[in-house]
Order: sequence, then structure tokens, then C-alpha cells
Amino acid sequence: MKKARTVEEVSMDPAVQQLLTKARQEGVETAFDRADAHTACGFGATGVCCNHCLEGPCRIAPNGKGPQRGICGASLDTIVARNFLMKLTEGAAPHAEHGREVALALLEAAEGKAPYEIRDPQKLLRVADGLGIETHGREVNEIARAVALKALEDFQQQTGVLNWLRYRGQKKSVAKWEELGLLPVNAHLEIAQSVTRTAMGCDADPLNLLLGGLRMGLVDGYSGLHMSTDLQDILFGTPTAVKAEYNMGVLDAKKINIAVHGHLPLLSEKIVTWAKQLRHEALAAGSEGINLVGVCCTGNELLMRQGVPVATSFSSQELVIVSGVLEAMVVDVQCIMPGIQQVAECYHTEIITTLPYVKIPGANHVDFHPDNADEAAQAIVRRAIANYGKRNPDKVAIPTVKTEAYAGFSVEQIVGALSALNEQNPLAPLLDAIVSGQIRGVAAIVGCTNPREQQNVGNVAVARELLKHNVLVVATGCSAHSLAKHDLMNEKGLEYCGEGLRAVLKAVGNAVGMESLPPTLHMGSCVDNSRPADLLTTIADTLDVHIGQLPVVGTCPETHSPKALSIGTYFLAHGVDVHVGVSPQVKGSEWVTQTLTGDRTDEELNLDKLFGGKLIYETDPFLAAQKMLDRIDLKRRALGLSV
Ligand code: CUV
Repeated sequence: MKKARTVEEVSMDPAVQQLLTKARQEGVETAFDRADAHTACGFGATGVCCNHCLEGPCRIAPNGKGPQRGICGASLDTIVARNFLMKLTEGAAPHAEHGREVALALLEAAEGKAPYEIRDPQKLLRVADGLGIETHGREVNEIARAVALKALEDFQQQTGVLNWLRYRGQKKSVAKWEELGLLPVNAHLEIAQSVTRTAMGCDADPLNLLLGGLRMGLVDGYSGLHMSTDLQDILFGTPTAVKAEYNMGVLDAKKINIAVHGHLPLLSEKIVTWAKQLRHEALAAGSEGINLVGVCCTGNELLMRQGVPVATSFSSQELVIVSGVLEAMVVDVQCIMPGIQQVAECYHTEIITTLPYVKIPGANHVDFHPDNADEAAQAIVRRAIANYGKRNPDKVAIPTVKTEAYAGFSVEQIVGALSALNEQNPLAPLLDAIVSGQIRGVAAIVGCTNPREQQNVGNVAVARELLKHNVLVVATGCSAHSLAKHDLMNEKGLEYCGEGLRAVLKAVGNAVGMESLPPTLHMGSCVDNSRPADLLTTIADTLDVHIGQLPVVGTCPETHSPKALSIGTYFLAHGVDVHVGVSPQVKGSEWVTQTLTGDRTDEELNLDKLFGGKLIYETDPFLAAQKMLDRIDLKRRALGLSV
């Protein structure tokens, strides 16, 4: 067995260090300990193990020793490309399901069958317009119904192109995808076809498999990210700037604590409502009220729209329970470690699953459907209240660590802030700063934290390094948690910014009555990666260039999730360079690796030649930042901008 890491080696977050120490003292095992106990399988880690059929598993040693083909004759390149496509499909499918769940909820709300209302009718009108839906003289619910049906078409139609791609895709990129035959028809069809492609005896052409991967990127981007964000904004409101708190110190020993965890805001929005309405019951139980805290992307959703504080990110989700003050952890879908149940059994915490297709043995289940949203949320809040009396005071220890952070930077909010400087042409100040070099480029830091990685180190180091070189940084997902916890979303972090960038952040901030914009802008959850994409589309259209020509990069330094790979692929399809700091498990095939990283010297196709962007795999955050800066400069030069 490998040696266990010290708590400092596990995370740079002092709250996580404290709670991990407590967990270890109390004999509670967490993902960090399991990560230390596991040795990664060298075959799996390089993508050369094929277990698509019952002849195998077959594994090919990349050093040329042993059989060089699977029993069926699949080559090393086929096996690695096929495994990579499967990963991308596993990334795209949950996001597409997210989009579909929200579309169904909108339909039921519009038809009066689910207790939601349209909180942003203006966005509804804009989205309807963009989809070519007649809005004139129609009731809000009638338009909402038409929008929901258009969304559901993207899971049903047998010909044509995803409505959301036609609506949100940059025309220049769409033309490229059309030329390559990559345009997806409907998300479910594409996902089913992708699974078929990877099944035994189907697609064996590595290039065709990788192009299938790009299709998955587009499915994720339009049926997952864009659709989810658009419809959630319509239902729950478009985020505006909000100041909130981050880290374990947001737990409150005097209150009933409920953590909401996962991705879908459909139920958690209702829990916000019912936590307020049932406060008197919480008081009657002897507490001082109800305290909601967020984990992972459900946390981001509630933070962006409701200012709900965030406790922690993916890799330390179990440690919220170790505080001993969590009455319930309510989970919906994605990124929920089954391990939370084992941890919960050492305390009084109740794990409550809520979707019929996401259950955990030992956890309790409250079935959620949009039509019973109020009843489910009430039941959950009441269960938490009932658990308050079971708390063991000897096990309570809340780290006092918390940080202030700004969030809520939707495109609408960013444009709104910029318009304080230039009402006629809000983007002009940003574009001028990019052209002059005051802002060298834009980077989106996205993705997760990973129990195998030292938590927050990669995300924070990449961010600080890019800021230092005047790159405007936006963030989503758990990487945003990392940045917020380490003062990169409040004024303190301005010290890390280069002079040019700091001046722009201050100028825009002053114009909207703040001392400065925060050094990095929190744009939301993982599906909200649609927001940076929309921002890039607007910038590229204004300059009349392809998105891939802009000096912009995407980076996920600490990811663990296939979703980050499919989101990354969505950006790669636009020609945006994408850095990953964790192995994408393709190293076993030089052909696949070099096609993705654009490093092939022969005349054949690679991603860079095809789209103008490539995958950058680099585990060292400083080298990664340098490589991204080089690509930003390359693109600046190509546009005739100063470097
Ligand atoms: Ni979707 S995908 S660990 S919660 S960001 Fe967080 Fe974000 Fe990655 Fe999961």
C-alpha cells in the first residue's frame, strides 16, 4: 500500500485539512484516503484496455511487447480512440439529460402542472426569438410551452439539426461543422449512435471515432450546457452579481444545516423556498433556524441566483458531514460520491437521494418530480428538522474558515456592468482593452477537484499565473470554488493581477459603484460553461472573426470528470485551445494523442489544423500557463495585435 499523504499534501484549504484530520482521528475513511490506497492501473490509465465485449478484456502494451491487437483484431489506435469516445459520451449524456429534465419541468410549469413560475420573462422572449418562435400577442406561458417543446424536439427529431445549435452556435463555426458532417440531429439519437459506434464490431476507424467525439462535444454544448442555462434562467432568473461566502465556516452550529449537492436546481430551488417557510418548525425544534449550504454545482446554481453560501467542492464533499452539524445532505445527480453514505453513518447526517435513477444503498429516498416539487422539498426540510435532536455534541467541529466572494456573472451581468462605461456599445471597453494588450487574452478555468490531486493547487496556480500576465479569468464549476476559497473572487486577489488587467477591473468596477470587479469572474456551474461560450460568440461576431481566432483558452487543471472532457471537446470544436491537467487517458496511442494535441508532423489531419485549437495536456500548472500564454500570443499575432 502506498503511503498516505499528509493533510497538507491533500489540500491547500485549511478547512479541508482540519476536517480531514478530524476524520482520520475518528477512523472515518474518505476519498482522499482511498486515493492513497489505490494504484492506478497502467493499462486503463493510458486507454489501452478494451472491455467492450466478452472475448476480453484485451489490453495492448504500448511498448510493443505482447499481442498488438485485440482478439477481434482491433488495433491500439482503435482501442484508445474508442475508449476516449466512450468517455466523451459519458460526459455528454448526463448534461443532455440535465437539459431534458429542465425542458420537461418548463413544459409542465407552462401547462400549470408543476409549481414553478417564469422568473425571467425577458429572457424567455429573447430565447423564443432566437429559436424563431412567434412571441407577439402571446401569453408568457404559451411562449414558455413553445420554447419547451422546441427543446424537447432536440431529443426527438429524426432529421435536421439541434435547434439549440442553430440558435446559439456561432455561424462561422456552424459552417465548419456542416462542412465536416458533424452537425448533431438529436441528442438522444447521437448518444445512442455513439454507444453503438463504440460497441464491439462497429466503428474501428480511429479518425472517425474522434470525429464522433467532436459530435459528442457539440451534443454536450448545445443540448447540455446552452439548453440548461437558457431554460434555468427562464425558470429561476438570470444571475446578477451577488456577494456570498465560501468554505466550511458557512456551516452554523446553532442552526439546522442542510447541504444541497449535485447539479439540477429544480428541487434545490424549492428547498430554498421551504427552508424559509418552515423556519418556525426549526425554531420549535430548538434551533435558531435553517442554514442551507451548497456543494458542487447545485451549490453553484443556488449561489449564482440566491446567494446561498458554498461549503465545499467535489473532492471534499464527504468532509462537510465530518463537521458533525449536517442534518441532511440532499443529492440529485452527478458527482455524488457513494462514499458519503459510509461517512454519514458515522454521524447523524441523513443522505437523501431524490431521483429515481440515482440511488445509494443505505440512503433514504424522497422521490422528486417537477409536479411534486413542493411536497418533496417540504418533506426533505422536515426530515432535516427531525434529525437536529440526534446531533452528537462531542462530534461537532466546524472550521472557522470562510471567505467572501462575488459570483453571479452571467453574460447579461457582464454586459450590464460594461454598459456603465459605454452605453451605446457595451463590449467596446473590453474589446479595446484586448486590442491594446491591456488584457492579453481571456481564459475560462473550468472543471473539478480530484481526490488524487492536491486540492485547489492546480486551479489556483493556473489562475494566479494567468492573472499575472493580464489574462482575464472567468471560472465555473468546482474550479470556481477553488478560486473563491483562495481569495481570487474578492478584492484581496487583485494583487495577483498584472497592471493592465487590474486597471480594467477597477474601471469597470468603479463604473458600477464597486471598488473593483473581482480578479476572476464566477460564471456559474458546469452547464453554465455556455456563458463563456456566449461571451466569446458575441466578441467574435463583433470583430467578425471565428471564435478560434480569438486569444482565448479553456483550462481544467484538476478535473476528475468525463464531463470536463466533453465540455473541453465542445470548445475544441470551436478552435479554442483547451488545457487539461489530469491525464485524458489516451497516452497509449501516439496517433490519438498527437491528433488531439496537434503535434503530428505528417500531413494528415490533426485538431489544430482542422479547427485552429488543440488539446494541451500538462500537469505542471506553471508550464501549463506558459503554454496557454504562448497560444494566446500566437493568436494575437495572427490577428495583427501587439504581443
Ligand atoms: Ni458540474 S463535474 S466535480 S460538480 S465541476 Fe465539480 Fe461541477 Fe466537476 Fe462535478
